Amino acid sequence: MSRKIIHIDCDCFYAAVEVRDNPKLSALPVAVGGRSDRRGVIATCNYEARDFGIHSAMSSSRALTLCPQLILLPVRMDVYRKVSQSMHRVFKQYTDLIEPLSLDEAYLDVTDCEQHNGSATWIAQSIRDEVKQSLGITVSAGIASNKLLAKVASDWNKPNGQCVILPDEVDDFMMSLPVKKIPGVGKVTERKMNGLGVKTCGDLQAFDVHSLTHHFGMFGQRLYSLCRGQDDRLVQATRTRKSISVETTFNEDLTTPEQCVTALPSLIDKLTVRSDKHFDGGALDSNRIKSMFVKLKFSDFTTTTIEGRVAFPLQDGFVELIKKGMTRNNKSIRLIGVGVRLKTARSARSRAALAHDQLELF
Ligand code: DCP
Ligand code: MG
Repeated sequence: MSRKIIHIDCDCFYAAVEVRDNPKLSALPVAVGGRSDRRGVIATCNYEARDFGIHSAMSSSRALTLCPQLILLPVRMDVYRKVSQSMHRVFKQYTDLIEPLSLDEAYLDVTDCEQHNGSATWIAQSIRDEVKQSLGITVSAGIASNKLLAKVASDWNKPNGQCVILPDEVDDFMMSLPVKKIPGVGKVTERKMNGLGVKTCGDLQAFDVHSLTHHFGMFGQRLYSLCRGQDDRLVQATRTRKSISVETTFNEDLTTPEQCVTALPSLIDKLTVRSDKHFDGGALDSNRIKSMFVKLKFSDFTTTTIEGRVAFPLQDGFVELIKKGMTRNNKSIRLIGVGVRLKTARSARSRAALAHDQLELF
């Protein structure tokens, strides 16, 4: 099945945070970096400063020569780190599958995300709106079926833009894409490619794996896929998932525990499908889950979550929790969510080790 990947990249990140915190600077050329009298370099600069030819890694003294009115500010790493954390909180409202590449850049796998009817384009738009509104900085996004394409796409309408590459547009898109846009193709490789008459990914597609490895060593094999827009790397979340849950809003509110019980099998089916995917087919058993919970949303829109010890079959456990939850409000029920909290790899391992020790003892 085709995946939906979003690559997010903040626009002139450090400089954007500085301008946000001092709006008088907006529309002026602003850079963040080390002082010119201390042989400092530019970390980044806003787009106004880029018009003067200033860019990251340029010496600050050269930047000031190019633009004497440049406002050069010191790096405030703590602030950027906090903004980055807040941005991740926005991402987490949509998916747990987040792979940060740096403070201002991340891949999100939203294949299983249900918001906005699962439209990755609208999810990206909504993330960008929310970041802008709550954090006061703009981010750009690329939306595509793999990491490579999403990353290339996020650069396409920068700043403050987004670009979608649909699966059936990939071939055309890659044909005309300049090779320097491939992540990993730096100035040296680009020059070498130009020497071979290669300017676009389409040109590169004429080479077979052998000649690509001959010219570009180990990278050759990967280039063969990349220039065709193929990339099967997974989005690798740094933190392991803590829970799996699903929920349903009913067309008509439920009023009795019996009605809620009738709604359970399809919810449990959905939960099982989701956990199958997560555990690659592994069962939802006591080795994997440490507790279970039910979320109820009542007709007055209040929500309650009831958590309990794991009981099998899961259906029985959820029924108990629903009954408990229904005593908390006498209103009818709009939505039921069911979920399980997962054991961390560490706690699962230490239990296994414990079991092993006991085996040896007996
Ligand atoms: N950075 C740095 N030194 C570099 C490049 C970047 O310290 N040589 C820091 C400052 C940037 C941040 O990393 O704000 C993110 O890097 P990006 O390459 O994403 O650049 P920007 O976000 O600044 O600009 P853009 O709008 O091009 O993404
Ligand atoms: Mg950036």
